Amino acid sequence: MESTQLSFPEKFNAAERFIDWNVQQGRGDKVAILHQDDKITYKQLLDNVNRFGNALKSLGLGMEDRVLLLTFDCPEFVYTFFGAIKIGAIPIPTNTMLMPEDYRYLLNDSRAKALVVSKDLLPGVLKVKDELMFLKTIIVVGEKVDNTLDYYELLNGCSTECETAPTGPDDAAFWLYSSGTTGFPKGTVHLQHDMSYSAELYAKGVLKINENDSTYSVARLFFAYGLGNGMFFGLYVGGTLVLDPGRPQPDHVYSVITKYKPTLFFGVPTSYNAMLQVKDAKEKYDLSSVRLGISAGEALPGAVWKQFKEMWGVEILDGIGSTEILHIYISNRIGESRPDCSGKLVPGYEAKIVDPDGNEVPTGEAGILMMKGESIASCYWNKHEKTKNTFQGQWFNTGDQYVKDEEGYFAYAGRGDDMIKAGGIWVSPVEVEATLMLHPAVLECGVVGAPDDDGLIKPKAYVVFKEGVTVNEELMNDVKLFVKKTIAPYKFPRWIEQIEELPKTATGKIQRYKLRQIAEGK
Ligand code: 3UK
Repeated sequence: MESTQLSFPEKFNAAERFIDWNVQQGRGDKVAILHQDDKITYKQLLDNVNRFGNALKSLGLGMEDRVLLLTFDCPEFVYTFFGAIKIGAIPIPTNTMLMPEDYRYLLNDSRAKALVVSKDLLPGVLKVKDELMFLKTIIVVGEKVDNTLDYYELLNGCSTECETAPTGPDDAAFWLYSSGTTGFPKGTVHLQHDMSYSAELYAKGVLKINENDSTYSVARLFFAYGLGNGMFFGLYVGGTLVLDPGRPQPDHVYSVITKYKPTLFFGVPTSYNAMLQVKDAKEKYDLSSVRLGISAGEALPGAVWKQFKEMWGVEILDGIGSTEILHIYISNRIGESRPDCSGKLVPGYEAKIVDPDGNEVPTGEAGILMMKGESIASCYWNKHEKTKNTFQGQWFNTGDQYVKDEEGYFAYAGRGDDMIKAGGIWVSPVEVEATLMLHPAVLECGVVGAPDDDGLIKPKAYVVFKEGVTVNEELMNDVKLFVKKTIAPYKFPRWIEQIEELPKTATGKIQRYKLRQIAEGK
């Protein structure tokens, strides 16, 4: 089967398709976004997108200029994202849980000229402000701060009419940064047509999304998963987006669903599991609006799938997606979910499972999953070698091991590299190890993913301590805390185990697969 081709006019701009189109379809007065007590209509959304596009122009930005977006989930995220795209500029949604050093890297690597930042996240950026080589303007959402621009003051001076840049379907539209085992995150360059493909093939094709749906995603908008779930899927069909800036703790997630009544609920395995642990949830909360739950980011344990269905009568569809492919390309189908399985190919994509030489393996055998499809990013920005290794002509190397059965179901069989997916978010073992090495008691260490009691993977460190160090619980806690304070807190090792010697290759490289076997009790 060939990859599905949608037809696009020679001039195509994603902001026109996802924003203007809704007003043209007569949805001007319909609620596009529910956010706290605000209801934003499609007409208001269009006006603000246009205002923001004009605001960027007034600051001297234009086609291909990058705009880093560092906000919590809020309407301004949507205005900024599509306002930038409308004038041909490139928005870069960014993880809000990182450290100042990470923001220095992202701002310098992307050469973003403007930054839109939630007021609570501004101090982290200001810490590295003197080291930013290209950033010219900081626009703050939520507060007026010296030497920066206030988001709404800027918007209020701008017209609600904005000319669309002469982009085509193959122009870059937005970037998303993705972490790898070694080195810094890579800017994944997505094109104007990519969101249409993901929305058409997966959201319409598999989820049957339509204008009566409202979406709510635990995964934040800055992840590719959240960007589709929480924003562009709903806009593609004229539905309603529930945007919530709060931390997605299970009780909070339940109350958002109870209050805003979304029909499609998107979580990650860790969040579904946490929701199951809430006491008296059935008495306190109402999930009757939810017609479907969706899970991705890491494999969904069958037990979580079963318990959620028993408790709420809601089916969770597990599917695998990636930042590079933009969204889900293998998924279960409504009413036909198979637990402990990623499901079948999403029509419009093609898959092959190969051995290390690139030859297809027989059905039933594990190999590396390669994907073909039209939503795949064009390259990694400024990373030629990594681009060549990953984007291989028509085929994209997912880095995942999969087994396909006779019926076409794909079962996840682990990563082909040492990357850890915890709570649906990448953690590089190399970064955690390098941080542990900065602790005065640590001589050597290796970090791998290990399953917790619920079968969910979390980082675990095996540490060789220096001679003379007293190894006790206090030290272990101190080491954990040290990591938590030094790098983004979600990366800290949940367990630390002392080990006499690390398994190594002849050339002295840590054999993490051996540590994984120890962690899995093999
Ligand atoms: C892993 C899964 C088993 C797998 C994502 C949906 O997770 C997303 O993107 P990332 O770039 O990570 C991609 C990697 O995560 N993975 C994702 N889903 C599953 N493993 N079962 C799953 N269901 O290693 C994959 O290569 O952070 C998910 C939509 C958009 C996304 N970007």
